Amino acid sequence: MTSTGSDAGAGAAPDRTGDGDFTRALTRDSLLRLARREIAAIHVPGFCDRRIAEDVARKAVRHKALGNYHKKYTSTVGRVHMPHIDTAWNPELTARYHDAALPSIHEVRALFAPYLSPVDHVRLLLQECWPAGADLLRLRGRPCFVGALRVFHPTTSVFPPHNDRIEQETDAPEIAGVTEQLVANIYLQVPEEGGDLQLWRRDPTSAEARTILEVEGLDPATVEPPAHVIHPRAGDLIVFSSRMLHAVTPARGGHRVGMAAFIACKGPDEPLQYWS
Ligand SMILES: O=C(O)CCC(=O)C(=O)O
Ligand SMILES: [Fe+2]
Repeated sequence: MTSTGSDAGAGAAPDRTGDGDFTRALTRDSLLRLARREIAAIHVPGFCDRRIAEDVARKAVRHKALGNYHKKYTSTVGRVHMPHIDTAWNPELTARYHDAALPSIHEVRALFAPYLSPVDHVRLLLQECWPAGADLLRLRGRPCFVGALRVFHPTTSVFPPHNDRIEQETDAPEIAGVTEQLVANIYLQVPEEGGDLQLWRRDPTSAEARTILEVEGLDPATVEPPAHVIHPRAGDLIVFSSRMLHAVTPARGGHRVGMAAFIACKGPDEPLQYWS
């Protein structure tokens, strides 16, 4: 088992740190349960072939489109192609993001050719499993990118406790009615030590939310211990609520490379929408 839990505090529900907090397959039932917050995560070990994953991770680390996130703390993390958060409410950056979206999707797909890219595999499963299907997110009618590769450099890269909400990045009409935001991460390369994913089972308080907006993350010393700490392995898929607090600890001894797709949920009767 790759997941370990630790109790987040007194008064926790009886089995919230047990294996009952995870499911091991991306199915209709597990997605519905995750969207209702009945489980902490869907963790599918070996979702994609490890050798193919590590091969693409090596390409990502020396990719010509590898740049850093633009914000204060997350700028320690590299990413291949522009993610939506870097549009920063700026019309020119927003236009650049949408112009690059489809070519970037095709380029990421080509990195995996002749194999299916794991993010495309996730897209297909979401389309097949969710009651109302799933689509690429469009904002003001323009397609979004999906499939950002994130490169955490050894020792220096960290995601402090934070959450991710699309409403904080855009007021496009398409995001009206979002009730939950998930994130699917596919791990392509993870060093033996560090690079753990920490999950809390709660949204930030309003004071924490303000700090996250200001400085991109919380000082871990100000937050209780996480409910779950997962050391992912290359090839694993983990889906969890990005609206709840989560963090990534520094990787030791090598790069940590993942692929991420956010997923907006408006209830079972509306299609899921995904983007990076
Ligand atoms: O790389 C990870 O394990 C999760 C990173 C993260 O903050 C996210 O996907 O929103
Ligand atoms: Fe995040």
